[in-house]
Parts: sequence; structure tokens; C-alpha cells
Amino acid sequence: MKVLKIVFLTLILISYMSCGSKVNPPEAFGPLPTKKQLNWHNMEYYAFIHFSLNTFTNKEWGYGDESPELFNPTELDAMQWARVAKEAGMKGIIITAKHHDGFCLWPSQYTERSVKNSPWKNGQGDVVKELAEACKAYNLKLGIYSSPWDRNHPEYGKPAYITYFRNQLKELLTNYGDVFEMWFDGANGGDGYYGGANEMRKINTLEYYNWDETYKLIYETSPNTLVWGVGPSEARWIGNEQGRAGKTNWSLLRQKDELAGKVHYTEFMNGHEDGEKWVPGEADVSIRPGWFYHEVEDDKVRPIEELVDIYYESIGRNANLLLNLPVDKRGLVNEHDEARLKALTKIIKNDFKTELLKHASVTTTNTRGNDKNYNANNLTDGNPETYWATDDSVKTASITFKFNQLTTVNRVLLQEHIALGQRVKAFTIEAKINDSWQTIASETTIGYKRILRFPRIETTELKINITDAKASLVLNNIAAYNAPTLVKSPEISRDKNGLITLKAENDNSIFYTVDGSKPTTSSKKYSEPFTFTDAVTVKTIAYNTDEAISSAVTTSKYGTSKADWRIVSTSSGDTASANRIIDGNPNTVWSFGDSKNVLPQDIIIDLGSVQSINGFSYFPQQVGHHLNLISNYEFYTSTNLKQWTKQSEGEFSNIKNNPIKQIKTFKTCQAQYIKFVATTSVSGSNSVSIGEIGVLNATEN
Ligand code: FUL
Repeated sequence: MKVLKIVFLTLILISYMSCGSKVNPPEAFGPLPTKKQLNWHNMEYYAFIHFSLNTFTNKEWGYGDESPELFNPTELDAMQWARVAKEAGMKGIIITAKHHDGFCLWPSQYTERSVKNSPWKNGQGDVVKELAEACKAYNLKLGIYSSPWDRNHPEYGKPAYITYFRNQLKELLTNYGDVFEMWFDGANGGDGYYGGANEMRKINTLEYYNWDETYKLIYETSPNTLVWGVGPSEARWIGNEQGRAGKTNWSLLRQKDELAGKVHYTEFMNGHEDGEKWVPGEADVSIRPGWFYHEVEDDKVRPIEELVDIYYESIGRNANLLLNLPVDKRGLVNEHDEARLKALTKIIKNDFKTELLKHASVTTTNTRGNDKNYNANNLTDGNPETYWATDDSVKTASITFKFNQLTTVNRVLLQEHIALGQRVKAFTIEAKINDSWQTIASETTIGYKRILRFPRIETTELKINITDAKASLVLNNIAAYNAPTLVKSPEISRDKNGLITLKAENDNSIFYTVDGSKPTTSSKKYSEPFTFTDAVTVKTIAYNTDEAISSAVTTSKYGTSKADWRIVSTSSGDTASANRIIDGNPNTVWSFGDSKNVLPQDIIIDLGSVQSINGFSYFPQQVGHHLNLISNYEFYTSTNLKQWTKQSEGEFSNIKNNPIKQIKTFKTCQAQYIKFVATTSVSGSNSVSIGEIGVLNATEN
């Protein structure tokens, strides 16, 4: 009997010891990504190219009546676009094959409104084809944006247009090789040319396009194409055009609710913890304020610090990053954008240069079945297929990395093994500093990738505590880095009276120039605000003395100051406080118009003297829910307050999703008085607001 018992116990022991190979992998939990979506997550970062007739008409949205003959790039070189994207570490390029004005960058057999009726290559060219070839040459994937809204098509809003739209999708998905992503813009319906009807056409986006049928056609034609945006999509908009995902970011969405019109777009930043479908976020943003190339924005390419923040708040927050590089009139990614992108690439490369956990020893509070196949060494082996997992019942655990020497850290990167679902709801990071544990981060979701930035610490141990999860834990990567210090360039502001203030973070010193030259640490040192009432270009850098590092240069161009400006009259609203729109501060907002004073409403401003001007700017309200943005305007000038000349009229396209400073240029004229008329609003209400109005002085340009 005793012998039997020993044999039995030995058998149990043997099977326990050898169970390493017998422990089952964790079961998948919740909605899962498809293989196509997993490949898409792995791409992480790719370029958007906005290029079309708008590039030549200087617009963000074409109305639909612009002539194809205006499309005439002089040096179009898709190989250059692909080289720039590749060098930035991007994995693909999405091109605006057709934007809202209906002009096609490929010679579609279904319309005359395309490159075939442009002077470019005598109508023999095909931009989509050139890009497809360039992508192939650089081993990049090709993606296509084709706007569902077509402000040119006579049948838009009627069934015939849907046939046209689908025919074109078929062309695009058949003739250019593999397309990794099809991008369907949410901007749909509104006023337009529509074959000469010049009218408003409103449609119900969820019904008009019959997305189920359209998607069916896409999948039949091109099953590997991931569809983004409207309809039952496989990836979602992140809810803003600033490229920022929420800190909490689920790759799940209640898509049924969304398709029933029950989800507000602001929820896209976070996704839905209880979403029934895997619909991950893609953060889109342009490297400049606008999506299309405008020469006036050559000095407004997003500052390097902003681009770095965008990287960390998109890719670092479980979203893919789609960064727009507008191609200019020559047909090239502009050198200003390329230079800034190179600076970004360099910073990102350096931030993740040396991984620090590889050589640390690791322990965990739980390893699935005590099996080495699931142990924590898998977190640092550089192989995304191997992972650390816990027992089925374990939803909280700690992973501790012990360094063999004092180690400096300011970044931690974590990845869940999302093929098995997104699980983590909350986690913290602790560091052992001077022998005591300190919490350095307390966060929520992880997902495909999460990167945390925190002030530099010197530590001997790092501990990741998963404090809440939907199911057992499955992570495939944890990494830590010590990214170099990025000194932020100073902020520049000028008030109505020309008083210029420079601000840098921490105690960094500031150096500046006002003659257009590049500032260095030998330039003038800033000590207090100074006045400049004439047109001036301020260039400045911040300098971190401790580490002897300078920031990038920030440049601000100013026209003659508004010291002599005054409000002459307003058609409604509180005239006394209208000064807010000429105080040099776009954050002080003024509103006019109401149910009794319906649009159009106007405001007249005296510039104090006759000036040569060739444009104006309107800074819309930045905070709130875009309730009172102006969508259409007229702009007049006068030298005597009696005769007025209309210098410009039109729309502030895309202002709802991208409420940037709107700049409109016109032929140089002499003006002492300007009249700005708000003719329509985005919301349809009669009350509209203005942050700031400015003019462009002809001599500055
Ligand atoms: C928006 C469009 O209306 C813009 O013009 C741009 O194409 C952007 C990416 O999407 O909704």
C-alpha cells in the first residue's frame, strides 16, 4: 500500500514538474482584432498626402466648380514623397485620390473631372499610379482616401451618385495593387456646385451610402483592405484633427450604437470599455495647420515639441498615427515640412535608442502555471509572439525589474498581447529611489502600445503593478528608456500695443533676435517684455544651462501693431467689449448676432491709418463645442468709410473639425477701414464668435 502511495505521489510530482509544456495558453477574451487589424496595428505610423486642385486654388475645401485645368504640378515626384516617408520610419502613404470637390488624381473612366483634363503630362498622367509605384520601390503600403461627399457631382444626394462612387472604389481597388486602408471621410453633405445647381444638399450619412453594400463590394474586390471611418468600419477616427488619443483608449467600440447615431464623436478619443467590436483608433493630424499646402503656412509648420507630443499622445496611447505631409504646387513634400519631420525622426530615434530592462533581472507575483513559456523574461526578449501571462483567476499582479546598478529612466513602454484581447483597466509604476518605493505613474489602459513619459529618475528597481483588468493578464513587451532632455522653445506673444512677451519653461534662459537672423546663446538675452509697434519677425530659443542644450527656434511674424486700431461699429452685440477681437489675444472672445439680429452680421474696424494690406485672418473660438463658429464670410475695405470694396468672400472650410486661424489673401489694396461680415455659421445659429481679427500687411510678405 505504502509503495503504491509513493508511486502515485511521484507520478503527480513528475506531471507537475513537466507541466511547463502542458499548461494551456490563455483563452482569448472579449472582442478580438482580425488578422488584418493586427497587421494594421503593427504599422503604427504612416503618412497622409493631401494633394489636389485645392493645392492650386489655395483652398481647404473646393466648392466643386474649379477647373481641372488648374491642376499643373511642375515637378511632381512621388518617389520623393515615398523617400521622405520611409526616412521618417513610416510604413505607408494614404493619398487623397478624390477630395470633396470631386477632382480625381487618377484618370477615372467614370468622369471627365480628373487629371486627364489637366495640363499635367498633357492629360496622360496618373498620380495614384505614380504613388503606387513609389510605394513599391520603397516597400511602403498604399492607402486611399476617396471622399464620399462630392461637391461637383450633379447626382450627389441621389441614387445615381452611389453607383458612381462605388464604380470608382472598384477602379481604385483593382488597378493599383494592394491597398492597405480605405479612408472614408466623415464630412458629408452641404452646399456645393453639384453640376451647376449651386445648392445645399443634406444627406443622412448612415443611410444614403448604404455602407453594408459598399463594404461588401470593397471586401469582394480587395479583402485585405481595412476600411476606416464611416460605416461598419474596422478602425475609427480619434475624434479630433490634432492627432491626440485619450489616455484611456480602448480599441473597442459600441459600433451598433454608433451606426444608430447614438455615439458622439468625442467618445472616439477613448473608445468604449464595453464595446462589442474591435475598432481601434487612428489619430490623424497635419504637420501644418491646414491639410492642403498653402504658402502662407510655410512658417507655421507645427513646432517640434508639438510633433513630439503628438507622437506620444497617439502611438504612445494605443492609436496609429496618420501624419499629413501636404504636397506643394511643384508636386513635392515641401522642404519646410521635410526638415521638421527629420527633426522629429531624430528625436524619436534617440528617445528609444537604448533599452534598459534587457539586462535587469525580473520577478513576478504570478506566472501562468509556473510555466517558463509564460514567464516574465518574455517581456524583454524582443519577440512580440512570446508573452508573459498569469493564471486564469489572476487579474492583478506585479512585475519587478531589478537593475544591477543605479539606472536613469524617464520612459516606460508597455504592450498587451492584443491577439488575445485588450484586458488591462488600470496599472501603476513604482520605482525604488534611495531605497524607498515611490509611485511614479498611475494609469488606465495599455492596449497594443502605451508609452509613458515622466521626469527623469535614478532607480535601482522598477515595479509595474497591474491593479485592475477584465481578465487574466497577457503582456508581450515592457521596455524602459532614458530619453534625452527636450528643451521647449519659448512662447511668443504680442499685445495690441506691440508689447512682446517671451516665456520659457523651468528656469531656462531665453535669447532672441528681431532682425530675422537665427538666435544663438550670443544673441540678446531676454529679461523683460519689450515693445515693437512696427512689423517685426521675432526669433527665439530657450537654453537649459544645467545640460547646456538649446531648444529649436520659434519664429513669430507680426505686422504693424494694433495700437491705433479701434472698433467703429458692430451690427449687433456689445460694442464696448468688441475690443477683445483686436487685443492681440485670441483667447478673449466676443460674440454677436442673435435671434433678433440674424446673420449676416458685420463689424467695422479702423486701422488708424491707410495701410497696404493683402489679406486678413480670423481666429475662431478655441474652447467649447464649436457652437458659434463662422462658416462663410465677406471681407470689405475702405479708405473713407463710404465706398467699400469687396476683397474676399467664401467659406472657412473644415473649421468645425479643425478650428485653426483662418487666413485669406487677396490682391494688395490700400485700406484704413475693414468690414468683416459673418454670413453663415457652422451650427446654423445666428450667434457667432470671434477670437481675433488681423490683417496681413503687404510689406511683410
Ligand atoms: C476632414 C476633411 O474635411 C478635411 O478636408 C481633411 O481631408 C481631413 C483629413 O478630414 O474631415
